[in-house]
Amino acid sequence: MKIEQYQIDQHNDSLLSRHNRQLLFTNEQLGEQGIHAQEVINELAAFQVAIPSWALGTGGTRFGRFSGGGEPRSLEEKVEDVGLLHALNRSSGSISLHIPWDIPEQANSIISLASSLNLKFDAVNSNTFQDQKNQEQSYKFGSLSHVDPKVRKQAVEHNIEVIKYGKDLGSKALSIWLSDGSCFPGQSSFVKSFQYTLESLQEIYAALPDDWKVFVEYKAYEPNFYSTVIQDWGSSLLFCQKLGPKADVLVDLGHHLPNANIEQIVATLMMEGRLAGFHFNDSKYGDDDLTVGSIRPYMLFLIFVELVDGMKRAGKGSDGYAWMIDASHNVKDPLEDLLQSVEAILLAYAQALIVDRKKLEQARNENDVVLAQQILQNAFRTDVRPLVRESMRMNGGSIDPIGLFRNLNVRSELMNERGKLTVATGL
Ligand SMILES: [Mn+2]
Repeated sequence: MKIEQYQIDQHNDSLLSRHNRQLLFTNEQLGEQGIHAQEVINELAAFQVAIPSWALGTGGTRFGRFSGGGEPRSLEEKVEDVGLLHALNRSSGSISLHIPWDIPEQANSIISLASSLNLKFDAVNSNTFQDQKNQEQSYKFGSLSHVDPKVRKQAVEHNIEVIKYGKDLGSKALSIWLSDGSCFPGQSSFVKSFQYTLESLQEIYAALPDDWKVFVEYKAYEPNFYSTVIQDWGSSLLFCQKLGPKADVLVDLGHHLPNANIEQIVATLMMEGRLAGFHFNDSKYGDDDLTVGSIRPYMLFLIFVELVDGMKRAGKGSDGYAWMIDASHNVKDPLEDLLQSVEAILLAYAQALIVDRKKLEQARNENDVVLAQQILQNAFRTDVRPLVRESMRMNGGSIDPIGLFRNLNVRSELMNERGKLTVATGL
């Protein structure tokens, strides 16, 4: 299924007068504060969030999975699904592949399909947290950190193979999330695990093309419940510093211990120039992988306040970082959920862009705690939805992506095309 431009335009026309009234009000409101709404809209229009190939099917938990029907059966259909999202919001212009769940057998035809939908290939993700069929060595007790050099070698070679797939597609980064660790005290040596991992990562680093990066993602716990080799941003940064300038830290919002101050982590990584980018999701308890902004939108906003600051300091645009959604949802239509997540990201970005930074700086210098809080919350409590809608409309997308998705009966069309019992690969 493909969404045609005239369908988007027709739907927008029906909503346009209401949208214009709301936009005018927001523009005036911001204008009174000396903010040019159009500049904010332009920044929003330039912001692109990658969609991972594993988020297009209904997610599950270890207790079960309830597939929704019409899920993509192949990599081609996954690319088509991201094409639908991008047609609607014009902010999801790339796809991030997971190897081996989505191996591009014929790179050229996948590339031409993607470019016909205005999509690019984002970072490629390796997987040494599961054993694959016919795999010689098992990752049960680790991969890059394993005590047996044969297992480490196999895991290193897998990562190098993933780089090769990425090269064929025009990706520019390898993303590594290492689940290695231990479940019980005494099971492994912290120091040896670190050193083996470093040696393995160094071999992978040496295989990176010149214009590539490697993203080192951390996670506090799960699947290991006593220790994780790359458990936090400090460990990740330490690996990156030892590896070299092509290695940067990837922050996944769900990978922290409860109540961690993620915005402070972001500020520190950006200060050091070592933030690779983000995996967005939201959570209530652990790595819940819920829709972005569904539980803690204020935290997301505070993170974006630091991101905007960091980008300004570095003189970089939003295209200088890798933004991706990393979520898996059990009860929603995955495409609608992704539309909600992208919208939540853009809303937080818009709110962060309208923070009065001069006043904030002054309030900080005068230790005016009340005013500092008020400045942030004024921005957070401004209704920026008209700005986000306008940024999508400006790029040719829909003012109301989920409304149009439902209007066009996209899911039932996909079920007609693909069948009701299809299950996408992934978790
Ligand atoms: Mn992640």
